[in-house]
Amino acid sequence: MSELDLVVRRALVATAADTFEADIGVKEGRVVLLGRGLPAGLREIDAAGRVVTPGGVDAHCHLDQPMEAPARMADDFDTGTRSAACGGTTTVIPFAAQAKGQSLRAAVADYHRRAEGKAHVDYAFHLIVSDPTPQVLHDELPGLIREGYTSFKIYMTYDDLKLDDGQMLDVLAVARQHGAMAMIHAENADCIEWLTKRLEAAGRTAPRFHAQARPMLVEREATHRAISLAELVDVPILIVHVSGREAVEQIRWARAQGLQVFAETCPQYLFLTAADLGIDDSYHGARCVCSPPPRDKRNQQVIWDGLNDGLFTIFSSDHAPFKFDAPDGKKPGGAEVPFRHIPNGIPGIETRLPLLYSEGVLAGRLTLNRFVELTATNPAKAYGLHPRKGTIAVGSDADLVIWNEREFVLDNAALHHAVDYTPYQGQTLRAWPGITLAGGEVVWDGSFHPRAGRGMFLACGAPSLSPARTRVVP
Ligand code: DUC
Ligand code: ZN
Ligand code: ZN
Repeated sequence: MSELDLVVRRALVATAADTFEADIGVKEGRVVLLGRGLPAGLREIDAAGRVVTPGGVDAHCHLDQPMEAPARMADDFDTGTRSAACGGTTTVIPFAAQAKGQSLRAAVADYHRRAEGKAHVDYAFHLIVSDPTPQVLHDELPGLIREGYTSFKIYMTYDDLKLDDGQMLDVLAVARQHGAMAMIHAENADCIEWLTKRLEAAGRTAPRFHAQARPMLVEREATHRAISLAELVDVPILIVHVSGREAVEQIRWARAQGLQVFAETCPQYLFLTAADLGIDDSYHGARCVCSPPPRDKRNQQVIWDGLNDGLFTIFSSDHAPFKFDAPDGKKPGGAEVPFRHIPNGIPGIETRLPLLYSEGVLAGRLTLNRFVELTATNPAKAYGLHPRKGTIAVGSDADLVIWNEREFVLDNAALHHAVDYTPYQGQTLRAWPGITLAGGEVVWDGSFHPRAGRGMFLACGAPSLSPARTRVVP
């Protein structure tokens, strides 16, 4: 073999299965050798016993997704993937969202235009199916799955996106027939609307009432219904952004029946509570308005337990970037508005891995291997990108994170998204990526090294997750 382009020396390599010391040899963007005492490369990085994990795969993030005016996402594929890279994520999977009345193919074409030439790390697309017409079900969706769009999100809430049960069954049947992964946003829309109207009638419209309009019951009911619909169709599903005990119990129940129900959770359910939406009527809490809303400390522990025992398959950011102090962000038209009108979502693409590494791995709540599985390997498997993505192995892309373990206080000014706040402002972290490599190129080493267009579109294959299993904890 001709000379290696890069050797990362003396790395403590962590995969979902093992941790071992090795040199990592890279050529033409891929890992080509793993072992001790590799020959010199054109470039050398001495990792000197530092932990090296696969680049993160953020399988749930929203970038430049078209919104109803005046809302606008602050991050496009340039700033969003910049932020991802600086936080150790080297593959992102945002959503090509079908508007009602729009063809799914038109939504995909539009989303390609938004991404083209802008991304600093590789990307794939999930679809959002909001209008499952016969044309979409019988022609567009099967064709798109064949072409590498092998996952789609189904919403049970939000007027412009939600499907009714019959539509969900139709879409799930397509997933079954064509081997796609269906991701479900499980909240009961009618319950939310009923509660919202009652809160509004009582003058309770401050951001904190967002959490009261979406109690765990509405998530529990929808989670159970989604599981039942999937059971009827006999198809695996993945419940996204699970927030707490009641939805977790439904998923545990489904697993006990042998149903293939996978689950995702996100940093906001570990590090925020409903109190972050406000304890009085101030508008500050609009920053943390997301759906489902964060719960309480006890529910945070339920989420930690599920991350540890295998209940959760994937840990994503659900990065949904809206500025706080901007008329196209959390203050639509420049005003402090009733919670119903606050764009839902919080930024988190850059902080996802450091938060979980700090409070999971270094705080002794999660093993390093489980961290890798949740943040890289399983998302790559669920969406048909493994083993090219999500692991460190001969033949995989040289997407690597070399970790620095040191304590510091998080400040939004140090982040690289285009959002004017982080919900985690002031949190003490114990680690941050020292170096992020994407396809063997340094994208982050304390400074960001931009190359818009470095990131390429990835066509996804079939999901390859092993059957859903929860470890029995004695
Ligand atoms: N909820 C979603 O379902 N998507 C984006 C952000 C949010 O809060
Ligand atoms: Zn959602
Ligand atoms: Zn989302």
